Amino acid sequence: MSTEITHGDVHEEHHDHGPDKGLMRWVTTTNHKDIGTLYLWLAFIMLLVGGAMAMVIRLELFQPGLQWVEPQFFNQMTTLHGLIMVFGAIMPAFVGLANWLVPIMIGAPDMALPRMNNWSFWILPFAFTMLASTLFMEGGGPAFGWTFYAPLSTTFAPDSTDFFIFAVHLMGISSVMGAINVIATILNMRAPGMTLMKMPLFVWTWLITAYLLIAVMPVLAGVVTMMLTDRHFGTSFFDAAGGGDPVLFQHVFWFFGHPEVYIMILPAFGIISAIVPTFARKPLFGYSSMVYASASIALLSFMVWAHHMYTVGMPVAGELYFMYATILISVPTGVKVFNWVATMWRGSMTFETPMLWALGFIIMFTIGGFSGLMLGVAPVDTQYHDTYFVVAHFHYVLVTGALFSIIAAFYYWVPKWTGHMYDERLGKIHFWWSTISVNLLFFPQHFVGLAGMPRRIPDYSLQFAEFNAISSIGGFAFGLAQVFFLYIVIKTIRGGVKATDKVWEGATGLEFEQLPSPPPYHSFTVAPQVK
Ligand code: CU1
Repeated sequence: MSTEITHGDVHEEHHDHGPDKGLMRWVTTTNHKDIGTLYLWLAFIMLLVGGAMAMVIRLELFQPGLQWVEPQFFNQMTTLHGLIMVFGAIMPAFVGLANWLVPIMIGAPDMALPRMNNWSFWILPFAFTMLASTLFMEGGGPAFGWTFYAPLSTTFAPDSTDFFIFAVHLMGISSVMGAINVIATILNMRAPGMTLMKMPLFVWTWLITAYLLIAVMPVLAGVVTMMLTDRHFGTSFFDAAGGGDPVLFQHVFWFFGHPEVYIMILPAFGIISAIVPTFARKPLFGYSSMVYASASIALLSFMVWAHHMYTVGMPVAGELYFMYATILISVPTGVKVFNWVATMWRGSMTFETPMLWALGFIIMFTIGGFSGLMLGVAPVDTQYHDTYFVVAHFHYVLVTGALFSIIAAFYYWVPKWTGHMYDERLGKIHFWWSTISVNLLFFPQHFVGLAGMPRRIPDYSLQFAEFNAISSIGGFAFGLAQVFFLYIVIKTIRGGVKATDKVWEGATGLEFEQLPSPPPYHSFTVAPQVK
């Protein structure tokens, strides 16, 4: 027995107590939909801020030679671009989607810990303001890359690094509280009949992601605290002169960092597993194998961290272990891609905007997966290490992977959030504009990387000029496409065609009865709301 979610204006729908209106309503809200909206807006603003920094990087790299910015400022841009996109854009966007969708998908009235939910969000604007303010401090902001390797981030770092450390602590606290909330909600607040193996995959992938967050955010907190005590309290964890080892930093950082990349992709797998069945009009192929594949990926993600460190001088046995463990991850990942393709096989497919973004995800995330496989091979990574090939790889995974899934989720669920349909024509323009430009942006970076162009350097050899010019043109076009997206978002919120109860049946222009397959189980059909 199931019912449809009622949708409509969130302002009328929420049941908060108290007289709060206007701004105070958003500051004091404990409503999961309000908090989801806050997270999504923060993520979008951070996407534009981090994107502006990427534009500075692409502007400087448009031509060889130093043209626009000082090398030190260039390094601050690469550092803050990475930190803001990872911690400010992708992660908060997924938390926002969890807030909006998890309670609805499992039939819960709200998140389990609504006041903590409010606090989880409101820490973040302060954390990012502090992080961005380091740019204006004496000595400049952090310029040591988003991975902030010691001793560059300890012995040789500016004073503003202490504010960077504090900001990272705040983000970590926010993430851990958000993860506790997701786990408490999913394990305690499912409607009767919503067993674990009936949960939509977005709920499953977020449950697993939440455990990853709780496991690794304290490791991140640990590594920045070790930096702090090295900087101010006389320890020498990362200082060889005091008996420490800078390579220890890399081990601790990547023990956090590798699971972190799965934190940024598992919820995406959940989104794609919701969208593909809807537009293929078939149930998801291999539901339980999807659950087990997600859990395997999460487990393996703790055992592969040193594939980021093949060039530090590990024993060959260590390199071999990390290489084979890394390659093993492509098995459960392959299961997922296989299942999405099998879901579409002989489906009655249509290609509305959310499906276009989901298909873009499957194809281009797989490109990022293959280049990741190449990087996982120890003897050849020695050649690719710290080149633009790595930059190309993780941007395919994080932009055409994580970001594309978030945009797909927006187009898929925004009718339920606002009661309005987005403009289908504009959505399709947004997709093709983004897809063409993002490939102009990142595909040539494979070539310059293989030819030896190093990352994080504001200048380069003349031989890389053409591919860098193409990459920059793609970058400016992709940046502009996301400003266009902002216009689509605002237009959708402010009006547009009223969404029907069964959005994606109406939008296809087909009567559902004419379709060859039963409606997808894991889409909008949810357990009854607890009143
Ligand atoms: Cu990794």
